[in-house]
Amino acid sequence: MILCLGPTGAGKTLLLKRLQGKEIVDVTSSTVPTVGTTLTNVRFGNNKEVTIREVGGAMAPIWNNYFAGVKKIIYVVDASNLCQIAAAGILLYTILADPTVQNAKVLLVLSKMDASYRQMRNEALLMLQLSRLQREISQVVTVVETSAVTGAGTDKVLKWIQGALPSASTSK
Ligand SMILES: Nc1nc2c(ncn2[C@@H]2O[C@H](COP(=O)(O)OP(=O)(O)OP(=O)(O)O)[C@@H](O)[C@H]2O)c(=O)[nH]1
Ligand SMILES: [Mg+2]
Repeated sequence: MILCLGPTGAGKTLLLKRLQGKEIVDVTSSTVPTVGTTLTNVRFGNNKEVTIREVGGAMAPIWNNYFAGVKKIIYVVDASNLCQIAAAGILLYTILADPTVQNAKVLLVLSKMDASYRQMRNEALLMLQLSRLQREISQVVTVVETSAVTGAGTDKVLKWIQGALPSASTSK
C-alpha cells in the first residue's frame, strides 16, 4: 500500500486518475475534494498492480492514522501556488518526523507544472527547505514535477512506484 498525501487542492486525485490512464476531458469539473480516503489501483510494468490510498487534505490532522505498514509515501504539492507552500511544508515535516514512517521512501511531487513556470520548481524546493531537510531526515526523498493535465512527468511517478527511479533525480 502506498499513501498519497498533500494539502487539499494539491492535485492528488487528478494525478491518481492520470496514473490509472484515465483520459481527462474536462479538467475544471473532474475532481471534488476528497472527503475521507479513496483507494486507486494503478497498473505498472508487466501486469503488476499497486493500491494507492489517497487521504484528502481535509484529513491532514489524522493522516498518521494511516501510517502503519506504509513503505512509500507520495506527497503532492501544488507548485503553481507558492502562497500555500509553507503550509504544505509544515504538513510534510510532520509526516517525516513520525516514528512510524522513518524507513518510508518519499516521492515529493510538484504538481500543476502546466500552470507554473520552470523557475518555480527551484523556488518551491527552496521554500520547502528541502536540501536542509534531507540532511536531517532518515527518509530518502525523490522529487518529480508533474502535470495531471498534460500528463508530463507521470511516467516518472510510475517508475518510482516500481523502484526504478534513482533518488538522484532529486538534484536534477
Ligand atoms: N492546471 C492544473 N490543474 C490541476 C492539476 N492537477 C489538479 N488540478 C486541479 O486542481 C484542483 C484540485 O485537484 P484535486 O486532484 O482534486 O486535489 P486533491 O489534492 O485531491 O485535493 P483533496 O482531495 O481536497 O485533498 C482541481 O480543480 C483540479 O482540476 C494540474 O496538473 N494542472
Ligand atoms: Mg482528492
